[in-house]
Amino acid sequence: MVKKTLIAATAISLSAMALTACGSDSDSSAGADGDSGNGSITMGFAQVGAESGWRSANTKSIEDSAKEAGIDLKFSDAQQKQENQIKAIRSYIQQKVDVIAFSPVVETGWDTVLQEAKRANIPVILTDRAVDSEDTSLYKTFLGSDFVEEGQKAGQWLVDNAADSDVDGDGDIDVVQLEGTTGAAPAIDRGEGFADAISADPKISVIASQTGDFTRDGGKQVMESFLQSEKGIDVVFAHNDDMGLGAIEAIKAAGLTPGKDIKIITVDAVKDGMTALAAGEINYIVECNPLLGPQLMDLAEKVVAGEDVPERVVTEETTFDQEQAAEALPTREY
Ligand code: GZL
Ligand code: ZN
Repeated sequence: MVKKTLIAATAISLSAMALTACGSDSDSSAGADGDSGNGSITMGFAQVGAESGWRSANTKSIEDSAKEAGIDLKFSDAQQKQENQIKAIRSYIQQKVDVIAFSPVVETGWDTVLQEAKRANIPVILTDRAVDSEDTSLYKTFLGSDFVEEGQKAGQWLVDNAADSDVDGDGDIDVVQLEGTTGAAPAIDRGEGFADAISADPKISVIASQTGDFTRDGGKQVMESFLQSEKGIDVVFAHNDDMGLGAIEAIKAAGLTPGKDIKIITVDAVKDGMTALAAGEINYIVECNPLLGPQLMDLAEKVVAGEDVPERVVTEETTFDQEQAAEALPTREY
């Protein structure tokens, strides 16, 4: 008997260690079995990681809103690895949480674990990024931005400002693109929307495109290689501010002036990006609102109560040029 108990105890502690080893997770609720004990809702949230300023603002919004709503939050950071997110979702299923929410790091590979959640009768809410599952019964709703529209807004600005964007005066507007994480919905869709918008002007073309994985360092390294390999770069389109800020470092290191010698367009509008925009180092930013927490908690309460929720909730967001950034910065929440 003793031997069996010992083995069982070891197995439990090993699986617990495995969970924490695969990503970092925090647990603000009391009950081990997913029940907070005080009748409030327990939510398991599997976050992508902490790769960018946007992600940090998104995490803060989720944590603050859970507290505000009295929802017990179990939170995990997958360090941008899909297998860690899947492990976290499985652990939330085992803990019998009331609702699972997550931002899928990439679009594919979720059907199996979402079917496990469905079999366990735990509703799932997608936030920020989408999945490519055909079976939309696997999640209750998707709360997040329209990334194709964000790419189109970025491309439209370039079409509207083409005359001032042919910096080297060769008659063409040559763009290098810093893509987000390969396979991620915002990377796929922003690229699509941008290509669609710039197709209106044959003088504009993307001469090189590579992923910088949504990180500052990734953007810097890819921009350094573009500055070596490409001649006559007029514009950088970065799928997020952090990669754009990395590109600024590379452009400066090459003795060029960002925002002037090379125009820069980014997406997110987080504080560091808006500061660079107001300083003239970035030319245009399309906002992607990370403050999804309040809407997520509201949707979670409705879903747990069995109420109907819209299949898709699109977040409100705008765009900023250099003057608008200078005006908005003092009161910007993120
Ligand atoms: C977009 C979000 C993206 C941000 C990046 O909703 O998924 O991931 O644009 C972040 O900054 O890394
Ligand atoms: Zn040119």
